[in-house]
Amino acid sequence: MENKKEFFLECYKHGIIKFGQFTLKSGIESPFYVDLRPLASDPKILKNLANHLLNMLPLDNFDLICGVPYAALPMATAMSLESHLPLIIKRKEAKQYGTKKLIEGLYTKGQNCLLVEDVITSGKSLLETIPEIENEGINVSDVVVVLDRGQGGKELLESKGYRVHTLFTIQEVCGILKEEGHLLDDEIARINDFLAGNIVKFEEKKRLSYEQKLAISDHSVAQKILTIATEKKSNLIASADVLTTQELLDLAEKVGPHIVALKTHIDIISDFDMQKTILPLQALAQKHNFLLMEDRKFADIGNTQELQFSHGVYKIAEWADFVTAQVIGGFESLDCFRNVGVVAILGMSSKGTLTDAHYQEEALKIAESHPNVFGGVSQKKLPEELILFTPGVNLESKGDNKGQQYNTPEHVFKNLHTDFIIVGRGIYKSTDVEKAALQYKIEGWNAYEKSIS
Ligand code: BMP
Repeated sequence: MENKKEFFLECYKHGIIKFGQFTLKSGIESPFYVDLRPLASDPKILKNLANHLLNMLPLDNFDLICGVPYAALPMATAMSLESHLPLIIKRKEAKQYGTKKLIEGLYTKGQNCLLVEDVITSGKSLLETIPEIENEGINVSDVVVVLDRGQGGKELLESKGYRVHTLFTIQEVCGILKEEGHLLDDEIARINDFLAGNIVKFEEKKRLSYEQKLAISDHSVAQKILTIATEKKSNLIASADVLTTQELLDLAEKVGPHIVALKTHIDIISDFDMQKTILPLQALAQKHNFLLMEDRKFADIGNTQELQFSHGVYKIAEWADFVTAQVIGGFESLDCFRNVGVVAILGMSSKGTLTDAHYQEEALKIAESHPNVFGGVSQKKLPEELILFTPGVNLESKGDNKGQQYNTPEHVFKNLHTDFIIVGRGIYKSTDVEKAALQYKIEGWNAYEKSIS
């Protein structure tokens, strides 16, 4: 079983906790919102969750297990299957006919029941549920909870003599999300303020629009791509990870009208030829008004990169409008990319990437200060002077079996303030490539407009 932090990050991908401004049932404005129900739809996560919860306490003392309806029902069921503790079901309301039972299942008076709850807030709902179980002659001493919202519920139950075992606290998950760059200091400060019982003020910093970015951009490629975005009402970059010149040109022709740039991995084209591949590609780029982005991810010393950039078979310097480069070789390694724009690889979308918070901080210093760099590839927010390119975008899939991890356009524009989405298989693997490109273009543009409104 993965450790708690890794497990939480897996759960987080299912959108179980959102940050922003939410009006709770009580009318109070909260800076975060928790909903663990989506976890029940992922069998692997549900099984792991059951085991994490079961591992929190010795089980010898329990004869039964019961989830507080409804969110904890699948959790208690999974825990029952993993531990062989028999499940009983607590109804929300007693049946109006027949047995009028409130508790369903097989049990006898005097048995000890482990209670399962998804989220504990004030603790009031647990204090209503527990007596209903106890009234049936079943003992309740312990409650396992997936997430403690840190609003006094645990303490209230403990003051009544119940033991509460929580898998995660809100403070703990905020710490994890900060470490991973998903939460900024001011968001954490707001959450702490809220948890201290204060009324929080929401002054969300607005992201910059393309026009505003254009006004502050001095790199010519940044200006070009931002201009194309506003002209075509598109923030879509199609990743052309295809293997032949014919496929590349077919794709470029079909997606051309909908994209701001076509991203290539030119070294995977088996029949590459400057005349037959690049000249027609450039003609299509001109016809449909898009840029050519070569995703070479240079990662060497400056001298070698210079050779790789200008020489060899591909002669990238002759045709690419902009390239991607790692910054692992240091500031000066990027000097060779004159006349093109550089998008620095700051963080990667794949599982287990080594681009952790420290790496990204250091990489960002280079990206922000190097005149050839106008943007970054990242899964985190970037300073607004840089243009953020986000790959790992797919409307239908959460990932592949090779470590790729996907988000939706809505997520990346709202939460990361992405400027351009990069979509590969979501488009080129589609049965109708043009329709798919149009769909991503519309979804991306709507998500962008929502994020600036
Ligand atoms: P797809 O949407 O099919 O997963 O393709 C994503 C594309 O973006 C690939 O070409 C990949 O090389 C690139 N990419 C990525 O997926 N994650 C990163 O962090 C950086 C990338 O350049």
